Amino acid sequence: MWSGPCLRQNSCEGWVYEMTRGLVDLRSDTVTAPSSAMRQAMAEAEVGDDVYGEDPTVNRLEEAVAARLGKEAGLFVPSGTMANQVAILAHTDRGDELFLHRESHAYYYEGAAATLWAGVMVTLLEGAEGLFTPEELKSRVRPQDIHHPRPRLVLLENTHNRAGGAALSPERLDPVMALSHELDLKVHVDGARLFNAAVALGVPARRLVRDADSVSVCLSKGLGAPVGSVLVGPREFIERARRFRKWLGGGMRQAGILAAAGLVALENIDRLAEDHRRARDLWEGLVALGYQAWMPTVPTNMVMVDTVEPNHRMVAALKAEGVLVGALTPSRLRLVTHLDVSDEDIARALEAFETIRGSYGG
Ligand code: TLP
Repeated sequence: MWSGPCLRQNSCEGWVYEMTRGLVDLRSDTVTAPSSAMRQAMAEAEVGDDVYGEDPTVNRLEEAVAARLGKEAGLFVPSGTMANQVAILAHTDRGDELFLHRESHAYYYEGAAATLWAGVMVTLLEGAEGLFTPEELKSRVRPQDIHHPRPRLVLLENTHNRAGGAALSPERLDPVMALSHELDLKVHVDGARLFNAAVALGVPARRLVRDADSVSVCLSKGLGAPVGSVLVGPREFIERARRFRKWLGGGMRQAGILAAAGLVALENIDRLAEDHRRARDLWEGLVALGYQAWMPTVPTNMVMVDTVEPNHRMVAALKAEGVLVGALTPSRLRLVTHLDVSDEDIARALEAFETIRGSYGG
């Protein structure tokens, strides 16, 4: 139990609990607090029962995201994880084969969900920046035979989280998607941070997913909504996905309260460029201090710093200096910029890294 004021106002006029008061929170772009405008839109949202398809605000959000990504229909779900899992369920049958990168979120961070819910066999592929080449994919797809699982679905991730927020361009994506379709495989894009990729590459998001059969985007990462993702694709696919959302317990009732925040979050797409600029400032500052940045550039809103193993003491030392960071591996930190990180916060983070330099090996 805390004492004293339990809330603080953050840089985007939202409120967060005292727990992270005064700290620069670079653990993830999931930590943002909804702004006052967002909270007001939530309070005033027109609602209905979305399980009956009667929530006008949810319907508006689903249509807006589908239109923006050039797909027929959308489905609002509570999380990025559920969006991926519902997509996998709707594209596959038990015993089918799912191809994905070994560092992808759907493999690395979603438990064994695809195996558990959809009963698919997961085949892991390798490749630079979280993307395998068409050759690598082709070499792993076996001919139809009763000995083999039925090859069915390819899952791509853009931006790629564990690849340092890499933004994958159409030049790299198109050949993989084209080959997938040639091999009669469906393509799902985990676009939790698709808009970061679009802004960084200067390419419309709909172009990045032009050839994808389905796409999920998160509203609760860099866009600042408290909850929610939208899965988009052909209408028939979305209707199938709707059944699986219910199956997983994701059929929400007056969900317009949450969707209203999502609609406001869509207004934050262009400002993602600011997060990318701050991530570059942070990276340049760290390199100037002698830290080992893992990647030669910072493509979007993530900075990866290589450290001496194990780095948990470094994480604790930074926390003591008022800066929260994530450990991607025992020898790599992940720092993520977002709506609630200001230029002053970047300066403070760099001061903290300077203070602890030497003690924990940059
Ligand atoms: N990623 C989170 C953690 O789970 C690692 C983060 O802090 O980055 N796809 C991608 C590419 C993601 O990065 C995430 C969240 C998800 C899906 C899942 O989204 P949620 O957390 O809404 O289930």
